Amino acid sequence: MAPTRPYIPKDVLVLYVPLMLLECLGIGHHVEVIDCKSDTWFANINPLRMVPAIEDVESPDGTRPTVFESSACLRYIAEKYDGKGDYRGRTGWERAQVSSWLAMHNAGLGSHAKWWLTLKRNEATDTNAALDIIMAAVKQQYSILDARLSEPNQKFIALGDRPSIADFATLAFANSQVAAVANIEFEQYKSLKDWAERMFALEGVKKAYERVQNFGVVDTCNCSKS
Ligand SMILES: N[C@@H](CCC(=O)N[C@@H](CS)C(=O)NCC(=O)O)C(=O)O
Repeated sequence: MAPTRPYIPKDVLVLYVPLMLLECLGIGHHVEVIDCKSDTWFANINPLRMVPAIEDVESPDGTRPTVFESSACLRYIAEKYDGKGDYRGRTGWERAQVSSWLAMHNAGLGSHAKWWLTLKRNEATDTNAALDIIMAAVKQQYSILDARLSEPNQKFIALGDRPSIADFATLAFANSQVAAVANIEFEQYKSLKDWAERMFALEGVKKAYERVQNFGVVDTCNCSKS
């Protein structure tokens, strides 16, 4: 049982797993084995307390990058340590291929296989039992996002002071309309709700949502017609 963080060396890349890429690149690292249930301190590295995650060496400014989710770990290691682009793509075309297939893994096999295992492990033998388990996971995600957005100076999800592509991706499934369809009271996630309102108030987001209403009818944007 380790509710507090054990000693972990500061001068070496700490790994809470993507070994294959590190081995292929020959990058020195330290492996820390995590007990996802009892190592509560690990929530500071990955709010879902799952492996893999990595912690890089301290930067000269004193910050220590942490990364969670396997694809984010792979991308981080590749961007920092694969200078020639052998594994992340050497050209724009190659990087687009790698990015697309990695995203497809996240949204597809990585997610579907994980859900199949979760439902099987929890013996969800009918649709309602399965829906309840998935609903609990959506609520857990909303809670994690809400806690993140309740931190001081954290107005947006990934970067504190401005929206990033992580915010654009998340907004599609974290807003009051989607929550209402799932019968989730979005109001109980106050910081998340405030964030969604901040996002919808952005000019670019407003324009995009307006345009989407007209897709298939008439595209009212003339920005590409100059
Ligand atoms: N989407 C995550 C999935 C990670 C995942 O499922 N990790 C498993 C081990 S392979 C885990 O930490 N399970 C512990 C738990 O569910 O408590 C990723 O790609 O990193």
